[in-house]
Amino acid sequence: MELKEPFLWGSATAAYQCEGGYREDDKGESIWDVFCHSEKNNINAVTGDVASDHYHRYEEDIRMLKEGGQNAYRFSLAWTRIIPKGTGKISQAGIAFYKRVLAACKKYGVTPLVTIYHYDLPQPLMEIGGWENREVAEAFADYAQVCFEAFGDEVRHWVTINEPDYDTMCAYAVGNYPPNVTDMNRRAKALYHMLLASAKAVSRFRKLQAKGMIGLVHAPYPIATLQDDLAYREAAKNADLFYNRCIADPTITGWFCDDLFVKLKESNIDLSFIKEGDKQCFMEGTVDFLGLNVYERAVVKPYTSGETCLKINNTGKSKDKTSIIVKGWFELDKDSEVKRNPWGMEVYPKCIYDLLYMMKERYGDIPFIITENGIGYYDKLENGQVHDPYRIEYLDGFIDWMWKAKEEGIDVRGYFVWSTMDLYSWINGYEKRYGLVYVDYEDHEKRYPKDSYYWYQKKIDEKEGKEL
Ligand code: BGP
Repeated sequence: MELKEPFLWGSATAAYQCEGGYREDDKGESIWDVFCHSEKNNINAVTGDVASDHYHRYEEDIRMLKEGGQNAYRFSLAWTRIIPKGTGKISQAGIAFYKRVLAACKKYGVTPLVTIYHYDLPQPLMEIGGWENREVAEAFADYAQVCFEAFGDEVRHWVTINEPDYDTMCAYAVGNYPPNVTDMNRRAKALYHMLLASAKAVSRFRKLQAKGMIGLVHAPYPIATLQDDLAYREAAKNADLFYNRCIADPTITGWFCDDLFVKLKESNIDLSFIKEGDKQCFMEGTVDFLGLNVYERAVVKPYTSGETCLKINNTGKSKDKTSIIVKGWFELDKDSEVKRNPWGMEVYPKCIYDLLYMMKERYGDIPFIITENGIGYYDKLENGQVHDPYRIEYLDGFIDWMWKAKEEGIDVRGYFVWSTMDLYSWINGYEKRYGLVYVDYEDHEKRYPKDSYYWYQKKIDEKEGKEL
């Protein structure tokens, strides 16, 4: 990518969270379709069957994005629309849908940033073991190749996989995402295969000599401690391996660091899923840029006792606290000085600056794109307006700190608010809203730009040095 290209100022969505149209055209079932319709979906029991109805209203959503001063849209492709059963027959209707979305981006002068996979594995692949089955990595590479061939003319910014870390943590350690498992051995295997899948997809991209740049989206955490002694420093190092290095090292440098293997062996993680030739595959599949989803810090303390146990607040109620104990590694701490949203998420904007510096010091000059940043709240619609000063305050701080890092020389190429409009929040349902645009879920035709939507437009102008 040319350095001269305009900075990407946009917002983001993901297919399952916004499209709806869940059985439209040839679409097959994903693990989220099945999970949301099952008894296991018992915390905020809603589905993405209709969601924000983006499947029918994408043009309006992209138009509103552009009218709000944004020049880029990050969205994901549903594997089950393009290859309904995960492998085999390709759906022309699915391809045609995303061609229409890309045509709308073109019409409004919006740069698309396309995520190939954002949590929604085709159900038939779960039936053969999901990401624990190595064959799924190859199936993903085949699917990615179909995407490069179908959309390669229109797309210059590709993402293989969204958040392999957070996805597998929820799916195999917290147990709140499908397949609802709590087993660190199974988590390690699924995560490894996901990273391998991403590397294989990048290799296909290179072989096809596809245009543009390809990356992976990671959700790293700047690690903080409330005390500074040997034990706390050790906990911080372990949390860094757990949240950050296990993804960014193989993705950027082509292999995992020795310290990670030491900790995994100490925890009796069975590493027999690593096969001969894999390292080569990782080395050939390193990325052009790293996408960073930045929401908050991880404040950690030394591990004390008890079994590994990870819980996430999915209700927004104070009784459901997020608590994380990783046996022998670290525990989650709490900084009571810092403001939080009802789900317990920290509002600490400087963390984006600290994170960018940490990544730059570790990995050198790789470009970064902030692929998600935002805050969920119970927004209220009153007389056609949504006043969301808390969101403005949060985004304002993060954008200022991100921009400062950029001006100091860190290669940040874009920034995307999560999310373009209100959409389904995994497990949290529809009450936790992130959008710049309010969606009336009773009448999808009604979409109302929030105060933050207008504010974002001004903020972009301010950063671009335009007259206000
Ligand atoms: C990221 C995901 C998004 C989005 C966001 C907010 O991890 O990539 O898909 O949902 O988090 O999370 P939540 O909806 O759980 O609050």
